[in-house]
Parts: sequence; structure tokens; C-alpha cells
Amino acid sequence: SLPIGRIAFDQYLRYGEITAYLAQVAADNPRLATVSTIGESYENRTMNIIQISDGNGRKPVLFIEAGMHAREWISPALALYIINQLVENESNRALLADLDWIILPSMNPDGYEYTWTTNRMWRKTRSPGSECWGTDGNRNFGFHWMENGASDQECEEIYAGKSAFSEVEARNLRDILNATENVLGFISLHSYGQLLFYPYSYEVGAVPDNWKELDELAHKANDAIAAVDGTEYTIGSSTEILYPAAGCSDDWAMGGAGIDMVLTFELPGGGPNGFDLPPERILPVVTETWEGIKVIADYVAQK
Ligand code: ING
Ligand code: ZN
Repeated sequence: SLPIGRIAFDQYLRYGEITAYLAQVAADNPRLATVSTIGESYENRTMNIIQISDGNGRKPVLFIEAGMHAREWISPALALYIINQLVENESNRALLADLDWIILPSMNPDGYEYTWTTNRMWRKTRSPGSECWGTDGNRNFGFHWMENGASDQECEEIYAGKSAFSEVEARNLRDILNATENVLGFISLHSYGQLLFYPYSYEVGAVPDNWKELDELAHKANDAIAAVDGTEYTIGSSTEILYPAAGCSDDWAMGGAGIDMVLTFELPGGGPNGFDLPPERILPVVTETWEGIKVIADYVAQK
């Protein structure tokens, strides 16, 4: 459905605008939406989550993480669209009947702002090293850290950091997941590539016991997305369709936090570099992907 209310999805937003939108949505809908901070980034930006719940009893929680990689601008845009639909579109209230949602729209606010001010293609955090800046947040989580597809060279794009959880942003996500009860689903949003995959990333061939369940759910989500405008995702385990990458948040969500249903999207690409999907493409991409997100949410709600 079309966006409703205070946000149009015809442009990407600065971090301050994302923060302001969260605050506004919560202020307008205090019975449904609560914003809280999970800590600060390296450069002291407040990292916010929004919890969306109808308040009727204990329910499974679906946690959605976006914006891990700074240049993947469609990822936070989709997170905001999910918030918009859940809170500002009254026809979606049934999506709150059996599920609470927690959404972290920007996992890497320092890197994100750096892509606006200085280097559109920045990926990592902005913590300094001795020669180069930034750690790949998605190699910094403490589950099989540094075993495969990660670098100990600080100038590399996949630099895993000085140690597992060296990055405050990764610690903030770890701590909120550890502190939240009943998180049964976790979705990580990246771009680009039209891939939809499940753990594990740390080693080729490593899959969880429930990989078939994840595979079937991913196919159902893909069917719902494809029904909108024909966009098809490639589905599989992370190393099967991508590459080994130890220390990712999705691996840790499953192996470290014990969440059973974990899926990662590589959203559609566009623009000269793939990460710079033009603003006119935001709305088509977020609306079609929302159909898949709802399929996953419905499944987690019945767990
Ligand atoms: N790709 C992801 C990366 O971190 C990924 C892919 C995500 C791999 C999660 C494994 C687990 O390299 C992009 N485009 O960021
Ligand atoms: Zn990414």
C-alpha cells in the first residue's frame, strides 16, 4: 500500500531525519509505538529502536536490523516503510495481533552520515585504526569470529575489528537482543543482489538444523514479492549463494542469541554502483519487499 502520514519515500533521509521520524511516529501513536535507545555509536549518535506492539499480552518478537553497511541506503528506507505501514496504516493492525515488532533502522549511523557528507560508497563503521578507519560491523560479531571471509587488515572493506565486538554498534545490538525476551525471528536487511538467505555464514556448508524450514519460508516470501512486479530472489544458505563471512550479525543472532528464524535480504540494486538505487525506485522496492516481510512475520507470529 502507499505510504500514509508523514513520510513519502520519494527520497532518502539523513540520520537526523530518520531519528525525527521515529520520534514523531511514537509521539503520534503512543499506544502502539515506543522509541528507545540501545546506546550510542562511536561518534556518539544515539542508536534507536522502535518497538511496535498493540500491548495485548506476551507475544513472539520479530527483530529487524537495517543499515549495518553505510552505503546500502535502501535498507534503512525499507525499515522506515515497515514502521510506516505498521503504525500509520490502520488497515495493518492485524499484523500486531500475534506479534511484537522491534525495528532498528540504522545499525551504523556514523557510516551512514559519512556516505552523505564525504564518501557515498563507505561501508564500515567510523572507528579509527592506526592507518585506516572503520570496521566491517558485519564481521565483528562474536560467533566463529574471523574464521572465514573476514580480514585482520584494517584497511580492508571486510576488516573484522581488533576483537569480536570491538565495535560499540555491534555491542549495542548484542546487548539489546540478549536483554529482550521471546525474540523468535530476526531479519537483517542489506543490499544489493536480490538474495534471500539463512545462516550459517561462518563456514561453507554449515547450516542450522531447521534450514529446510527457513528455506521453505524464504520461498514463500519470495513468491509474495514476485507476485507484485516479478522481482525474484535467489534463495539458499548464505555460503551456498554468496560467500563465507564469519562474524555476521545474522550468524550471531542464531548461534549466539539462539533465535531460530533468521533471514537476511540482499535487496535489489540500482544506480551506477548498485548501492545507489535511485530515489524513484525506493517506493517500488519497499512496497514489493513488504509483501515478503509480512509472510515471514506471519510465520514467526505462529511459532
Ligand atoms: N553483503 C553481506 C556482507 O556482509 C552477508 C552479505 C550478510 C553475508 C550476512 C553473510 C551474512 O558481506 C553485503 N552486500 O553487505
Ligand atoms: Zn551489507
